[in-house]
Amino acid sequence: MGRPKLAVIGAGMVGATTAQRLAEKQLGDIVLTDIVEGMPQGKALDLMEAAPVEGYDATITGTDDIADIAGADLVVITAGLPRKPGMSRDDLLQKNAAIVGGLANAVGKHAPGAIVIVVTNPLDVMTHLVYRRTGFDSRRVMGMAGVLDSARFRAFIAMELGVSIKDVQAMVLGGHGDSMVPLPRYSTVSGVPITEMMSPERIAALVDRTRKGGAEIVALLKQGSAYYAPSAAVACMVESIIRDRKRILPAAVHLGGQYGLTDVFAGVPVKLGSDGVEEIIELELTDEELAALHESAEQVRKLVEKISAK
Ligand code: TXD
Repeated sequence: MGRPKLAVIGAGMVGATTAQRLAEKQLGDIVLTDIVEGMPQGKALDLMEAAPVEGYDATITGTDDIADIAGADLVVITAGLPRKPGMSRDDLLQKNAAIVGGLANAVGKHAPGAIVIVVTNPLDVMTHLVYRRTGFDSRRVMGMAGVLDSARFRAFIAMELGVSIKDVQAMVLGGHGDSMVPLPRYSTVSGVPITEMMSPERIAALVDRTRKGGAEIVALLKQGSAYYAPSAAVACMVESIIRDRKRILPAAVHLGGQYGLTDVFAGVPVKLGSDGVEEIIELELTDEELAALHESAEQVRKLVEKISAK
């Protein structure tokens, strides 16, 4: 029995950092691929040379040939273009849809048994595209956003209250972006809901900061976007799947009637294990929260129609 084969497509900031985290957690052998010649090979070699110091047993291979993902057990898709000045969200949507759509075909061909985690933005739309193009069972296709958004909310709660991050749990549902739905009622410090520990105004401020969490980092970095927390979130999902941990984590998954939503991807809590999305957890939501989740899903649906029209 060999080690699991993990493919990371796109060796940019999120992809390369994800490869590093997967290697350090010794979750399997890693194939890192990109279209830029030499770059994935260089980063993979660099990671191999870190192994003796860090002490991880993992083989990391860099390649420009997508066929090298052959037989992967798990694929992470981070490939895409960043938004450039003057480029509309629509332009970016169509460009990334072309890239991710092509990669989904390749995954279906070369790694037909894989579980796929999509990272490229716009997240929920790209995940739906991968689901359609690969034709994979919905349990094997998911998008990473909720773990990151919840982590940001958790960090802000811990910073605000001056408590250990270990005791802070949080739940953020919905789409990745302005329409995300943080759930303060389900966010706790050692089991105590934050609604009992903070004023509604402070909670609203932290919710707002969470919604704009990605933009806050972009504004500080001046170029590029976040990658430490995003790659940590991906590695957390991969670990739950590869080690069959069955953790309950929020992820963008295909809904089939849950929360009153059908054939759309939205961020909800799921159980992640060796079969992928093993269960979708239906939380009791207030009318307001449910409306926000539906609004978020509607926005995703519209964008999916836009790329389907092309
Ligand atoms: O929460 C989330 N889901 C996210 C999403 C959090 C952080 C970043 N998020 C999105 O991930 C971001 O908006 C981008 O769409 C992706 C990747 O972000 P990253 O910061 O890693 O972008 P980079 O550094 O530009 O890397 C993208 C790489 C780059 O090296 C390209 O050459 C490569 O993708 N690329 C390709 N690789 C393989 N195959 C093809 N076709 C291809 N096209 C571009």
